[in-house]
Amino acid sequence: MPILPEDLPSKPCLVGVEHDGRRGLVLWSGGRLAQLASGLDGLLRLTTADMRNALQSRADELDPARCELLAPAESQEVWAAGVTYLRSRAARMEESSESDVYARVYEAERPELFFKAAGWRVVGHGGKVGVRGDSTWNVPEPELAVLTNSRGEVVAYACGNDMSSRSIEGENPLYLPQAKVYDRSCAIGPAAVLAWEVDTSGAAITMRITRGGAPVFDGAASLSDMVRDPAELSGVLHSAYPLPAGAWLLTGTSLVPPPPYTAEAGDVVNIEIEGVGRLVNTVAVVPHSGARARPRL
Ligand code: DO4
Ligand code: MG
Repeated sequence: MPILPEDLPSKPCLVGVEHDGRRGLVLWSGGRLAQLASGLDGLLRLTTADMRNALQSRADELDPARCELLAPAESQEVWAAGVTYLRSRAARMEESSESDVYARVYEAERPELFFKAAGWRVVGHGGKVGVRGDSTWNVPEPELAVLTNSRGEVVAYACGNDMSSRSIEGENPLYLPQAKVYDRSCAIGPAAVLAWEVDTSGAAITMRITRGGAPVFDGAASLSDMVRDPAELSGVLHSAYPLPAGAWLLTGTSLVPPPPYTAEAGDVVNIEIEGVGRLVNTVAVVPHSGARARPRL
C-alpha cells in the first residue's frame, strides 16, 4: 500500500520501501522521506556512532505516495523472548499442562529466547498476519521489537506481533517452534524508530482487535512492567551467536486476550506503542497441507 505520512511515527525512523520496483531503506525525518546510501544490512554492520554519521549523508527525496511500505527487515533474523511479564507467565500457566516451566523461566537468570522468523518473511504494516489451519486457539501478541546492530547495540524500536498458537504450545511446550514459527506469524512495523530519538522505558502499549468493525479486545499496559531489560535480552541473544547483519528481538507480551477469544480470518489487529507508532494487520488463515508423521509404536 502507498505510504501515508500518518502511518509513520513522528520520530525519525528507518522505513522499508518498494519504489519503482526496487526494495530499499529510507529515512523518515522532518516530514520527508530521504534515500540512504546503504541498506539496513549495511547500516547494521556499523557501530552506532558510524551509523549515526552515515544517516547524515542522504541522497534524493522520495514521494511517499509513490512508495510501498515494507517491513523494516532485510537479512536480519527475528528472535523473541518469552515470559517477560507477569501476565504472560499467568496465561502460559493456565493454558499448559506443564505450568512449572513457565514459572521457573520467569524468575530464572537465563531468559527464554526462541527463533521467530527470517527477515524476508516479516510482515509489515498493512499486511496479513497468519493463524495456522491446524490450530484451534490463536492470539496476536503485541510486543516491543528491538533492533540491534552486529555488535549487539540497540539502534531502533518498532511494534512487533508474535502471532501464536496457544492450543499447540499448550499441548506440549516442546511444540513451541510449531506454535510460533509458520507462514506470516511475525509482523514488525510500521518503521524502525532510532533508539536515540525515543525513550521506551515507560511507554504505553495497547492492542485493539476488531471483528466486522466492532471491538473484540481492547487492552493497555506499560513497557515498565517488563521484568527484563530489552538491551540485556539482546545482549544474551548476541552472546554466543554472531549476527553480522544485526537482529530484531521481540521482547515478550503483556497483553493476552482471554478465552473465548481466538483470532479469526478478517480480524484487524491494531498495536500501538507510545513514540514508536502503530502496526495494523489483518488476520488470514495459513492453510495446512494435512501432513502427518505419526509414530510407529
Ligand atoms: O513461552 C512461550 C512464549 C512466550 C511468549 O511468546 C511471550 O511471553 O511473549
Ligand atoms: Mg510472545
